[in-house]
Amino acid sequence: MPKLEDVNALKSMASIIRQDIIRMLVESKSGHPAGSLGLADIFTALYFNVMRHDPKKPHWEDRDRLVLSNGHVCPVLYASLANAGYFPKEQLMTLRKLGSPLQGHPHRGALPGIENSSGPLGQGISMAVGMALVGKREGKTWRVYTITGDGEHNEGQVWEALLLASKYKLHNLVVVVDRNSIQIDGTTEDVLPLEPFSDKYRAFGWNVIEVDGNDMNAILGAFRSLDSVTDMPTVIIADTVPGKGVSFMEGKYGWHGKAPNKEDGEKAIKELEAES
Ligand SMILES: Cc1ncc(C[n+]2csc(CCOP(=O)(O)OP(=O)(O)O)c2C)c(N)n1
Repeated sequence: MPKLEDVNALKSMASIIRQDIIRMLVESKSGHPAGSLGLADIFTALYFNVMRHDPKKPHWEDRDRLVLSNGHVCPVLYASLANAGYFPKEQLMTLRKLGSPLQGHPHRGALPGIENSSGPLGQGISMAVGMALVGKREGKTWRVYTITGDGEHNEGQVWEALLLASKYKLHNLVVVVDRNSIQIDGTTEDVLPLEPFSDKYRAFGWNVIEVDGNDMNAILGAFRSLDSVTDMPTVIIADTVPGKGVSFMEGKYGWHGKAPNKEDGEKAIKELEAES
């Protein structure tokens, strides 16, 4: 698909995606705003600049794959796919409604562009390792990008998958960690400390990139640096602000899984429009 090359165009798209997220959650009266909003810049960079994909051919064999492991942030995935042209934008407003393909956690096969079902935390990197192993063994040039939460790293399965990816030197695998430092019921460092986080990945044999996950130029730079990596998997530890763009949500774990009401939603949209 044609890429958005201009950084300002990418920033505008990220704002549109954030506004869509707010409207979807107000309509559904449930869902997860903090992580979804914080990840909007990374999803925009991936779907509108970095990834090789074609919304008209969602099963194209040579596409890059995006595996969403922290499935609860699917509003940002749905809004990105709709804006990229995988399905009509009107469908976004059916989020979490009975019978809708846009369930509260993604369902592979329900919508074009969804590569995996998720919701139970900890499984996505394992799925991505399997895909990347096939791609590497068959000499394919596509990459697998996996989005995970930092709190999700409380799951032991994550670390098993990291070991395997390192063993097979999966250079075609990129894990993006949403290092927003919150999880469902507190800060990550209060609930189960992860630091020194990047050292742990390095010790597991990974190429580590740390980036401001809300700075479009920095995000693009991180993804572009991947071409020189040929013999190890990469993690991009993305420092993001949960609730990014909405002042009363920013940095607050209370918005991990609480939908804005109509009034909150209107305030949020005003702020996002003013910034775009
Ligand atoms: C196996 C499993 N255990 C518990 C949950 C419930 N749960 C959903 S989101 C979440 C917190 C995850 O934290 P993080 O990955 O940091 O997400 P963020 O708060 O940044 O959105 C939990 C415990 C789940 N979905 N799966």
